[in-house]
Amino acid sequence: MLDKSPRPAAVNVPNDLAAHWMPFTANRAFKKAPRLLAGAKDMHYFTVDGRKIIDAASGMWCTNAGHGRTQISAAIAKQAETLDYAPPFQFGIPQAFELASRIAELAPAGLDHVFFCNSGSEAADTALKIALAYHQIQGQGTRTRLIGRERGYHGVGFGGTSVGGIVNNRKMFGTLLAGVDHLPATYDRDKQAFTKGEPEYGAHFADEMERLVNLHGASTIAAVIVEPMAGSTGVLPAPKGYLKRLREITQKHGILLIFDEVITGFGRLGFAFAAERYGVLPDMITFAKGVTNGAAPMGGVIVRDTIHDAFMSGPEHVVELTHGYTYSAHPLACAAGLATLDIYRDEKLFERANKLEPKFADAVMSLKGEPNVVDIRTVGLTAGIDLAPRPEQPGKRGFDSLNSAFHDNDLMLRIAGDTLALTPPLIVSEDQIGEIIEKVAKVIRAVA
Ligand code: PXG
Repeated sequence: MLDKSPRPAAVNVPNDLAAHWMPFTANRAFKKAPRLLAGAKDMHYFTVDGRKIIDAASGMWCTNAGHGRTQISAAIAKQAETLDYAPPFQFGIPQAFELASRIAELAPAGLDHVFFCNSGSEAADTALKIALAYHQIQGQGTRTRLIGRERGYHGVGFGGTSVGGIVNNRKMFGTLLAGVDHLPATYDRDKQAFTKGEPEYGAHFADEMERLVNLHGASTIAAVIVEPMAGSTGVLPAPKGYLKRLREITQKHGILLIFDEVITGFGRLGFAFAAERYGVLPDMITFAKGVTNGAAPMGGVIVRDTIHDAFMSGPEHVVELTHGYTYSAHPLACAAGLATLDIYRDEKLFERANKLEPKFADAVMSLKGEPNVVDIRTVGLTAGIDLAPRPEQPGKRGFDSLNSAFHDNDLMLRIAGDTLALTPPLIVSEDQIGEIIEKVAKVIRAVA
């Protein structure tokens, strides 16, 4: 029976931590020792009890221009006053067209059309659906297989989960999409440990694509989706030459190549998109996070002209792609996106990240030799630090690090199992990099 009896009113807000079932969170542990945030400015968060926490995670790989950017919040406020919501199906707002043009301008030539959604997960699913639909309208409807990669992360939709390669994210959710296969991960610690930037070893992992073609037949494969740098799984930069080779193989077999740049887009690797860093032209790029500096939910897919144009046939009154979201190109997100891109341009933040990369890499590598550090990887303004797991307790040392950082060292970092991920806003100063590394060293010693 449903209990409808009156309940005591909540007091001391935020008090009733039970009601919020938190995403990707150890809920019981959190609610015993909450990490509650109340404000943010530039490189820092402020906790509800007034502590100032340095943000070595850009929130969650989002706030590339740092927190509390008034240009962005003012644009959002103005947009909310002027036009709060507009239907994105059959209607449009000028800001959506402008933002699409600005994003296409940042993307490699040939990637000129942008489809908007609200998150990285939706972006991945959208790109996979566009790939399937494209082959169908090209008369190649047998191309239905989707290929991902072990240790890949493409969000939590059924498509993204299916092509994703993180076992804990997959194993609870049944059989997922049929007809999916995976490339192997590109990481081999024995051959790559403590590498700055792209490892020399590992381009040959792309040849596994030929094996999958030989196994399934090219005529059954629609697309391959990979992150140019696997982020969620602990910062795995692509080995030198890997992405080029993957492009060659996919091109040869008429298979679409999708770069998931939800993390690598908007400056994280020192370029607008990683595709530029690697000189490789994919067929689609997914983005999210940094497009609005995290200030409003937005994601999207940048699509090759040839793919977009293939849809533009048939009677003109008919919807060309039966896909989209109520909040695609939401006015507040478009306003946030335009203001964000202005900041990236005016402050030259992508170039800044590029220039800082060697200093950041040196600073992080200085943690080699700290207790339990078994590998460090760096690329762009990002690093993964692998700690040896505690015996019989995988993930516990990582989790203890998150807590030690937040509660005892006024530091926010990301964890992936026992890997610590550092990915500070691109406005980080050299002094702040030093401060972050000092704090990380304290954390690593505290969890030894
Ligand atoms: N693709 C990639 C490459 C991502 O990194 C998504 C898709 C999904 O985006 P949404 O917006 O649906 O969450 C992501 C998200 C971490 C961490 O700690 C990384 C992500 C999300 C949460 C935590 O590394 N990436």
